[in-house]
Amino acid sequence: MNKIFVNQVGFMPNAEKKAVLNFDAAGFQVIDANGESVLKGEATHFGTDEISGEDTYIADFSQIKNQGMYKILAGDVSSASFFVGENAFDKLMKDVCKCFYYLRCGHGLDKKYAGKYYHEPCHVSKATVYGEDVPAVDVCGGWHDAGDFGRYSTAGAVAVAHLLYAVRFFPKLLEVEFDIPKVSCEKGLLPDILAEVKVELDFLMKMQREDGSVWHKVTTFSHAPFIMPEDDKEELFLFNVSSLATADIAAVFALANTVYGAYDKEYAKLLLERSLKAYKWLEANNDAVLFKNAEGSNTGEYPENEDNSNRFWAAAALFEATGEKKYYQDALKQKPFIEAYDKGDAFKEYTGNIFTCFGWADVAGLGALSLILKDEVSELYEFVKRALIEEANRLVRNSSENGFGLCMKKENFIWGSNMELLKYLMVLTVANKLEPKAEFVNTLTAGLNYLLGCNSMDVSYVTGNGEKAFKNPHLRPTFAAKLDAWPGLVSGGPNTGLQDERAQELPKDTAPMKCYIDHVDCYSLNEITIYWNSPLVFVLAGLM
Ligand code: G3I
Ligand code: 9MR
Ligand code: ZN
Repeated sequence: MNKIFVNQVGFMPNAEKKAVLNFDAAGFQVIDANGESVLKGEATHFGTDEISGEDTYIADFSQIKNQGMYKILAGDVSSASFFVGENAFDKLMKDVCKCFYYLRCGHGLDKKYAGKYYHEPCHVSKATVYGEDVPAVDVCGGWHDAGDFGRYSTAGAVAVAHLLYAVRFFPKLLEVEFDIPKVSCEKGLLPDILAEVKVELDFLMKMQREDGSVWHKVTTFSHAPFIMPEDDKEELFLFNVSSLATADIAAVFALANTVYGAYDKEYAKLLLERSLKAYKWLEANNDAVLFKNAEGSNTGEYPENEDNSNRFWAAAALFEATGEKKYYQDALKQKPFIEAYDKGDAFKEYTGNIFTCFGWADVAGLGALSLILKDEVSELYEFVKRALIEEANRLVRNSSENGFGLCMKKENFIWGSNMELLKYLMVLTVANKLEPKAEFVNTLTAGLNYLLGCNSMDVSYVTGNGEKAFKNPHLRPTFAAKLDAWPGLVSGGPNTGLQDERAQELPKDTAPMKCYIDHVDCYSLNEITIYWNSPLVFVLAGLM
C-alpha cells in the first residue's frame, strides 16, 4: 500500500524534517491547518533497504519553520498530521515521565492524580527470602517493572540512572511538572522528577541487606495472570542477592547522592552511606555472584554473564561523587576485563562500543557518563570520551544505509529494539554535547522520527502521542480494567526473534522493521518497561 511515513508528534522549528514515501509520487506538498499548500517539493529516491524492505523516497520539508499543524500530501495519499514549534515535545515529555507514577507499586494510586487509572494498594505483604529460614522482609514500594508486576533491582537502578543522569546533564528537566503528589524536603518541595525517582530509590534501599548486598529481584514465583495489581495476592519472594544488583545500587546511590544533595542533605547522606555499604560488600566479594532463576520460576531473570561493567560503573560513580582516587583506580582495573569480555561476544559488532552501552545488562556506558560529568582529564576520561564520539560517528554512518536515516542495523531489531535505538540516541546526545556536530543532531532527529511514526509500520511507538500511536501494550492493569493504555508508554518494538506465540504468526521473512504487532499478547514485541521510558526522558531533556 502507498504510504507516507512521518513523525506524528512534531519537530522543533530548526530541526531537519524528513518524511519517507514508499511509492514514486510526482511530487509532494506540505499542507497547513487551513488546508493551504505551504511547500511543494520532489521526493528523492533512496531505494530498497534491508531493514524496512520498502522502496523508499525521501521528502525533505526542513524549510517549514512556522508554528502550526501540518500534513504531507503526495498524489492521493496523506500522512498523519504533526506539529512544528518550540514546544513540540512538551506533552510527550510530561506523558513519558508520568508513566513512572502509574507504575508505582505499594500504597495505591490517588484518584486525584491517576484519574481512571487509580488502583488500590498492591504487593504490600512482606516478602519471603527464598530458600532461607529468616523472617519475611518489607520491600513495599517502587515501580512495577513493566507489563508484569515484578520489581527487579538492576532494571530499576538503570531506569533511575537514565533519569538522574538526564537531570545532571540537562537541569531543565527539573522544571518539568507532570501532576504527581508533591514531596517535601529540607529545601521545600522536590522537583517532580526527583519526587518520582525517590519512590524507586526508597524501594531499592529496602532491597539492600544488612551486609550491604542487594537482592536481585522481588516477584511472585510465576507471572500473574492479566489482573489488577491489587488482585495479585500470591506470595512474594526475594530471590538471591547478586553482585550485579549490588554494584548497580552502589552506583546509582552515589549518583543520587549528588543530585539529592542540593535538596536534602540528610537523604543524600543516607544514599552515600548505602552506596558505600554496597561497595564494601563488593570489595569483600571479588568473585562475580551472577543470577539464575530458581527452578520452575518464570518471572524476569535479567541474566548477565559477568559483573565487570557493573563494578566499573559503581567505581566511576563513586569517584564522581566523592572525588576519591581509589575509586578511579578501581574503575581502571575493570577496563581490561570489560574489553576482554567484549572481544569474546559475537554480539559486539551490532551493539557497538561496550563503553557506550546503557542497557540493563551492559552498564559500562553509565560509568562513562559519570566520568564525563567529573570532567577531569585522565586516561579513562579520554578513553570514554573518544568511545562516545566514535560510536556516534558509527551511528551517523549507519544512518546513511537506509531510507529512514535510522542509525540501526538489522541485528539491532531484538527484544526491546526501541531501547537499542534510545541508547543510541543517548550516545548521540552526549557526543553532541562533547563535540557539537550537525550530523549527530540530524541522526538523533531521524531516530526520534522513527520512534514517533517515521517507520514502515506507520505507527508511533508512544501511547497517546501521534495519530496512529500503538494502543495495545502488554500491560496488566489497563487490560484488566478494560481501559485505553495511559499515554506516554514506549513499546519494546519490532523484534526479529519473534519470542512469543502470537509473534510467531508473522512470516519468517518479515523485514526487521516490520516484525511488530500491536497486540496485548505480544510480550516480545509490545511490552512496556520503566527502562524503555527512561532513556526517552534523557533524549527529550537533551532536546530541551
Ligand atoms: O545478547 C544476545 C545476543 O548475543 C544475540 O545475538 C541477540 C539475538 O537474539 O540477542 C541478545 O539477547 C537478547 C537479550 O534480551 C539482550 O538484549 C535476547 O535474545 C532476548 O531474549 C532478551 O530479551 C530480554 C527479555 O526480558 C527476555 O529475557 C529483554 O532484553 C528484557 O528487556 C526483557 O525483560 C522483561 C523482564 O524479563 C520481565 N519484565 C518485563 C521485561 C520487558 O519485556
Ligand atoms: O507477562 C510476562 C511479561 O511481562 C514478560 O516479559 C514475559 C517474559 O518473561 O512473560 C510474560 O508472561 C508470559 C509467560 O512468560 C508465559 N505465559 C504467558 C505470559 C503472558 O501472558
Ligand atoms: Zn504492586
